[in-house]
Amino acid sequence: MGSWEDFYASHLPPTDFEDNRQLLKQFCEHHIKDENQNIVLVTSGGTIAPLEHNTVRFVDNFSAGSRGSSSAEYFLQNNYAVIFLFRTKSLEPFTRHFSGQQFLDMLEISDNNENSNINVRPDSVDVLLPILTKYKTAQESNRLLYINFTSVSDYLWLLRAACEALAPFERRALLYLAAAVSDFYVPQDDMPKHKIQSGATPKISLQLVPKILKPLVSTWVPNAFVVSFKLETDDSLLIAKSRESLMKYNHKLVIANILQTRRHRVVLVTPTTSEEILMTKEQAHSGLEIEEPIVSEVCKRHEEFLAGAEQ
Ligand code: PAZ
Repeated sequence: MGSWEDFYASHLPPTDFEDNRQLLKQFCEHHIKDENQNIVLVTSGGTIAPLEHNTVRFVDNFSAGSRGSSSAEYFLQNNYAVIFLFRTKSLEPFTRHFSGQQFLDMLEISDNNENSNINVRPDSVDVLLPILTKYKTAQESNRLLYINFTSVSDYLWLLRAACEALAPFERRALLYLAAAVSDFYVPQDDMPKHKIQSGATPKISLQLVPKILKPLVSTWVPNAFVVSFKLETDDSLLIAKSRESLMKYNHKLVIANILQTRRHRVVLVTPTTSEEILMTKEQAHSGLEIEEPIVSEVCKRHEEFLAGAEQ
């Protein structure tokens, strides 16, 4: 595996990187003025590893963005300012509640002689109003910033820029790293410029993506409360792998989940404790989302961490 420094040296930043860096900086400079304002970076969705420079084909990582987008809403509810770093076209806070078609079906056109107007159908007001109210409140108080990525290298550039902007918050910054990040990539120099032709048998040599939690925790935001996620498919590995990650990177918490059961079971793992959050079928049917108790517990632990600093 190459070092993280080599990775940045050999991958150009995304084209809109400077604009996004400015947005991150301005958002953080605005919120740091209020010393009671906590801030969270939520990462969400999967990254792609392109196989060609002019990318037609790529290796993708599994994630719909449900965990990240719903968690972002609950962090807003807990009064955090939220940077939502998400995969383009994955689920986003608020709009995640309906597809584009469902949204259009909630509207109707009314014509009078002069104008056409668009109204919300009376039977859709109850659905749309609470979501729209929360969205507008977040926008008007400037507490939600959306930044998007597609490839693993875009993600790593934006993650580092977000950490640079968050560093001055010190312990008030929370990082909630729910994105599913590629473990492998094709180095730029080994990648063909054009689409790989279907007649040829492609020889693809993958390299390991450097483990970015290491510089993130030790150097970029050394005082922040960092929470990572661990996805496994074999339950017998879940806790051991989570502890291994905590030992290696020295962050505060791993939220462990199994692919098939991730909607109703997670385990919050620290070096010495593990606490399960479980949802019953009844709770799930009543519309409760597991991200609500997860975020509430993470906020509680962040508060305890902040209180500890004052003693
Ligand atoms: O986005 P989603 O709700 O479909 O899935 C969430 C998840 C499983 C990607 C997330 O909970 C997670 O575990 N992220 C880290 C994945 C990893 O270990 O790389």
